[in-house]
Amino acid sequence: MSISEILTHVGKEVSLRGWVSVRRDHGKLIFIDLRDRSGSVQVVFGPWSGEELYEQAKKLRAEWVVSIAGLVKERPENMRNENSPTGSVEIEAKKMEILNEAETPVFDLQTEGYEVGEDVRMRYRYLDLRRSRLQRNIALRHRVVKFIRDYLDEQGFYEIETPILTKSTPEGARDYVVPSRLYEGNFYALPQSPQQYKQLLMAAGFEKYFQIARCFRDEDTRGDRQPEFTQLDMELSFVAQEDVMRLNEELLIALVQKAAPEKRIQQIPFPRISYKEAMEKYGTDRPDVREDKEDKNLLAFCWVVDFPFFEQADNEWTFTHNPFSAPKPEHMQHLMQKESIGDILTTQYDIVLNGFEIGGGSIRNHRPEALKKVFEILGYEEERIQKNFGHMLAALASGAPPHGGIAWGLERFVMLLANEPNIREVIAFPKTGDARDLMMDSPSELEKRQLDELGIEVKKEKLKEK
Ligand code: AMO
Repeated sequence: MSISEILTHVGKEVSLRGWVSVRRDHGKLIFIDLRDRSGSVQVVFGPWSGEELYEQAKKLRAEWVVSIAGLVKERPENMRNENSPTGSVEIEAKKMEILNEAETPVFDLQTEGYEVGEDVRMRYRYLDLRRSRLQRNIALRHRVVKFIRDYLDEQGFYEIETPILTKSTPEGARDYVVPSRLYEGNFYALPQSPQQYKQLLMAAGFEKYFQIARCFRDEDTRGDRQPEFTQLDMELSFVAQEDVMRLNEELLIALVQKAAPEKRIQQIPFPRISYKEAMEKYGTDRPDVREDKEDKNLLAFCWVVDFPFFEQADNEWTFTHNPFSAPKPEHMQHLMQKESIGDILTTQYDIVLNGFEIGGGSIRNHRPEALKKVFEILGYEEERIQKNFGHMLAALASGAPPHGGIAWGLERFVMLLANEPNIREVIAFPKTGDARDLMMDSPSELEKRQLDELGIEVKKEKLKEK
């Protein structure tokens, strides 16, 4: 039985398993707070427990794992703890088995944990995760993902996995690369997003795809950025910008109502702001449009649209968002003629929540000649286009349907629902601010044998620097 269920068992014997949070000795009585995933309850050892059990209880320390059988008793009116959901009852212990002892925890688990240094929290993450705050966050994340899966299934989507060992893609960040043993000197890249695969799934005729997709980007870590993160990624065939935006808006509203009913959405339908207006009025393309920034339960969504497709840097054109996007239909002509390049607007739509970009997507160029024009404007030579994107052009030329999609940064969304300041609070095993896993001690050097097998030699200077 779990602790959350005991209130319906007053007057009955129950058997509980969990961790000792704290022990308090009061002469003839010993109290412990017993904790499991569902909550915490006070257990009392006293005359009814017998000598042997009482002596055993004296030995208990924080984080020991025990199995306890006892009687659920209503507490006297003046002894109730209003701050605990189980504060109206306690367990009179009759039997106990110590399932495991524990070394003294390196930090207090009864607090929220913000006061503990990042290094030590991450090194002992399995302990850190025992805090009720983190247990709640991980449970919330589970409910969010479960809701999304059920909702999209109802709408006829297939959940399809795409490869993790893949090829460098132009999302804009650096790739994480994986050396190939069979093809010495060649490398896979980990996906920055499933962008190309999901478009290929549209070419393959699946029409409605989604994935809770792991993405990898070798960029500097920030509060809302991790080297490894999760997207709700989706793509649909035969849709226009409006269809994708409407579906996502409906999903977000239903999800908030279900997973975080205490939250209030400021404005429905979500306001739409053009990139130009956002920059002029707020000085950023992810405006925080909350009317009350003190309100913890206020969610102010907005869409940002009408981004320029290209921008100029050092006399060369680069894309602002996604090279696979289509221009707005009225600007297709400009793209095909490669004229007024700076004025071409894309079908890109970003979804912003309380000043965080929680997602973005677009309608894609489904005709190969249009995609090719994008690469030409970016200054890619024919050979480079074919080498890097030949497969995309061929797939589009095979009868690809019109399609478009979006990806949400799942952790950013859950972070905001949980009122957390950093996405690592909603990731079970995040990397530190300097991109390390201190618990596993990663990244780490390889043994010479492994390097030899991969045909890799680490530059001597690099090793000396260490
Ligand atoms: P984009 O690169 O905008 O689009 O990513 C989509 C969303 O993912 C989140 N995000 C991140 N979250 C945590 N850590 C990171 N390092 C990180 N980088 C991005 C953001 C962002 O809005 N393939 C396109 C989507 C599409 O067009 O369908 C893409 O990946 O919330």
